Amino acid sequence: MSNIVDKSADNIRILSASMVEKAKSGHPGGAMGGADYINTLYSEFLNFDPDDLTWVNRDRFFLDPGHMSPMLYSVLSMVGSYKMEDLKNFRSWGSITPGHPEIDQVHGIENTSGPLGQGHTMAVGAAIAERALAARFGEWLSHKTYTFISDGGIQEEISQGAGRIAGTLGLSNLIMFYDANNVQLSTTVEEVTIENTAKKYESWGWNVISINGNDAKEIHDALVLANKSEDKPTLIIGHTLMGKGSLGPNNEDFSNKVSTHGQPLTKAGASIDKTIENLGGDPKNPFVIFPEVKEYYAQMMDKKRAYVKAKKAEQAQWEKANPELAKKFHAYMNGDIPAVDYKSIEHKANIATRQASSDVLFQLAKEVDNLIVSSADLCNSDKTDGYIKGGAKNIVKGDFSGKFLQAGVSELTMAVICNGIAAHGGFRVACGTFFVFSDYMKPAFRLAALMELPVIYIWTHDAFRVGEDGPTHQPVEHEAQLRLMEKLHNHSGNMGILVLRPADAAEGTIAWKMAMENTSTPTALILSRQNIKDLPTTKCRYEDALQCKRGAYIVKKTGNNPQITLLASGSEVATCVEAANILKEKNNVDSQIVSVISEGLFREQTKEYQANIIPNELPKFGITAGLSITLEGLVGSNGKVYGLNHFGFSAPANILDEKFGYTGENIYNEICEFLDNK
Ligand SMILES: Cc1ncc(C[n+]2csc(CCOP(=O)(O)OP(=O)(O)O)c2C)c(N)n1
Repeated sequence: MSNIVDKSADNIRILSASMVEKAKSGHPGGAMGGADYINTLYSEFLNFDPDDLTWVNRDRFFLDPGHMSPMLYSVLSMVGSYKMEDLKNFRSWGSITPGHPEIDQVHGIENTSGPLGQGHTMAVGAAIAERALAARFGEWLSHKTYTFISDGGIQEEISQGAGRIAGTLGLSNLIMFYDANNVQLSTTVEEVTIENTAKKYESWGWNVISINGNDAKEIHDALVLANKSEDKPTLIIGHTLMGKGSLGPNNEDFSNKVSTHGQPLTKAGASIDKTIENLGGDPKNPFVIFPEVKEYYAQMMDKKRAYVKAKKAEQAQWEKANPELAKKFHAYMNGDIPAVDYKSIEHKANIATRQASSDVLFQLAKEVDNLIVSSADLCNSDKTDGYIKGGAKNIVKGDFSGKFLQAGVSELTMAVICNGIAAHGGFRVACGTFFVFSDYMKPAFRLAALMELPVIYIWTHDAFRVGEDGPTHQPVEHEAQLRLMEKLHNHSGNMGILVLRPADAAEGTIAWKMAMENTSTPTALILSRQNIKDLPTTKCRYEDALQCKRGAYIVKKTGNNPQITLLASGSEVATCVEAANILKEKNNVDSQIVSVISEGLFREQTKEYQANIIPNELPKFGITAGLSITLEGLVGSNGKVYGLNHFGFSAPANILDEKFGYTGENIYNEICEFLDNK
């Protein structure tokens, strides 16, 4: 390969090592080893518009090992999206170069990365989104999705799900480079695994190419080959040298050392000056793009401009010939959803909220083509199969015109794929499983919250009333955990995630409406397995339930002079109604019953509104099938919460209701005791 290609890679090595050195923290070794690949990819292969990195038809690049951020920022400085000043400010307050990359598509960062394994799985989602768009609008918009994985990502369990799904779907548009440098954070790779990675991916249906990942010609040839794949994703295993080019104080080779993984080279015992000199730079002035590299990249960017121009012309021609489809395409890319008449969605009386969700999905399947729904092998239990019954076809190898993704049993993979679909753009996305298994998805929805991606989670079987399946399947602490995430604000200052636990079918419809309308954060829907009595109404339950938009509202007052506020979410609201009716009947005490579908949203309302719904002067009694702490913040120190503060047990749901005291009669007794002790 030409000298300029190697020189550019050396330039990336110098910049990466210098950034870490200046920041006094970071990961130089991996970045230096991966520099050759990233250089060839960005200069020769990755198609993007250098003047607009958000161009919709760009190839996507998803980094998995976020700790290699210096490598990405360095190559993007050659592309022109970062200045030397940005690299000098690496890891510092207010910089656009945080320690691990945070989604910033304007600057060419497609995804937040850092938790190993998630980046390449998001790439699988992006590749699915691209194929699904091409199936709807044509191959003119096709592009590749590249991803870069390291030993850590290969070892993370999620790679099993990502590899399986990409292979099963035959995602030939997905090209993954594995930076196999045999070094990880605390050990070498061979100390922790004897697996044959090539065979593993081959068995999942991937093409596998093994190369010297520091050899520009081998990288080039592998990428050419990968780009020709017609029905399989490609894994390029690049054997690289950790800390390539680094030297010790006596000019000794300092590559291939665990010590250069996660600290400045000097802290590892290497010499930064000798290293920079060895790579052709000036140790006194390391933050420089060599003039010849600048020139080389300028030429390559011009080639990309020509490519983009041709692609845009092709798009313009297509739009002219297909004006209606073109309108739809732009709506998809804007994230617009067709107007849905939620009010017209019919439910049978007294159904489970998972069934209400299914009824909504049935309708959405008919009216919305840009919503992809997935389930981790539970679609007939979490009732996402309502979407299939409404007409959604499965997405399968060779036919991406469908909009249901059967993810198999892989909750984390599924949720991270959804992040990738959302990050790609073009589709809204939702995924379902049992609420108890949301535990498996936490790393994904934490990143969705951080990235501000509007992924929707459909979590059913929301409490101990799962019944005979027993404590393994009965979520108790889960709502409390999620409500914490409502309190965690994102960088835009909004609730990290909107958590909605509807109390009956009407609230279920409104919850879906709110989820679809929430384009700025993820939304969780927590739904019951068991039937719930519809809440009382004087006019129209749908209209009443619209008040869910304020997080909490008064469902009913049992008289004009309430002496107590009863509050709950989900199925416990109906239990409150029962108890309140007994209280009225037996004691002639009026109460007001409040449904708190989202505490986070409620707390964002005006103080007046909050005081009107949960007045300070009235005693407050909460009931939750989860931990008491779920509602303790709302009832305050003088209030009381009836909660479940232990694991559940295996028995029929109605027996558990009796044993745990979740009956109208028992709650009535608890309320009386609470009022007596006031
Ligand atoms: C899920 C997760 N677990 C642990 C870490 C901490 N960590 C960061 S890098 C790393 C080892 C990475 O080794 P490798 O992927 O080979 O990167 P390289 O040493 O080549 O830079 C670990 C354990 C992490 N970032 N994410």
